Amino acid sequence: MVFSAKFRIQGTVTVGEGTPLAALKTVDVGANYTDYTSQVTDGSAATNMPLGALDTVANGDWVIVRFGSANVRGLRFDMGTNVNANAATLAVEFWNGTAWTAVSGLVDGTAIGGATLAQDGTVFFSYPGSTWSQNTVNGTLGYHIRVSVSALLSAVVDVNELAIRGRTQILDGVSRGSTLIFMSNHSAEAIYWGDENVLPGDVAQDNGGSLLSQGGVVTIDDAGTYVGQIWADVGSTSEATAIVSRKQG
Ligand SMILES: [Ca+2]
Ligand SMILES: [Ca+2]
Repeated sequence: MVFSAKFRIQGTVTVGEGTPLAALKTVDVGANYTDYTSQVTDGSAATNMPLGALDTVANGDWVIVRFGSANVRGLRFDMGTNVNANAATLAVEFWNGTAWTAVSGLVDGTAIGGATLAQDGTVFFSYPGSTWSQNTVNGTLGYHIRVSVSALLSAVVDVNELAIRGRTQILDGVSRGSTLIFMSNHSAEAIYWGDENVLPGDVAQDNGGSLLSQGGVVTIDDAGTYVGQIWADVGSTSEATAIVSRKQG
């Protein structure tokens, strides 16, 4: 076998990690927000956002999380010692330009036996796409989700840290006919290709849509025109690291 093609390593890309720009809690229908951003992004278990006795939206309680872009499809909750034990489900809504709208595909990895925020885990949802609009909350414009609960939580519930599970642009300027090689050491990850507006449907994959979970080769067919950006979504509970190479010439 002769392997003569030249591949240029594009670098190591970490897919899907980051911290939110803000975490705000209200207990009075949004009239006032308490800012817990530093407490949930400082990497310290000694500081937290208290969600004890958080009540429903109807009773005026929710949490707003702000992001710098719409490339988000999940939020990782690192819970503290005190977790929720009350039966309650978590809701996540995004701003569609007019109203808070429930995300689709919600999977609450923090739930145990019908009690949300009962353990460390990721709240995962389908990418809202271009319908996700920026709005102003507490005086600042951004991409926000509203996180709320269906029933009163336990009296003491602490969230130590919040982290983004999102999508990451891996490559730009990719043309048809390109061949790309991916390697990843996160074998348990379910990373897949796909951006509703960017990636054409005719990208060939060699392992069924979880390319970065194992590594593999992608050849983008040359039937069409310029492809441009390629993104990867994180599809599980933690980030993945990918080494991306592109064939030259
Ligand atoms: Ca903290
Ligand atoms: Ca924890």
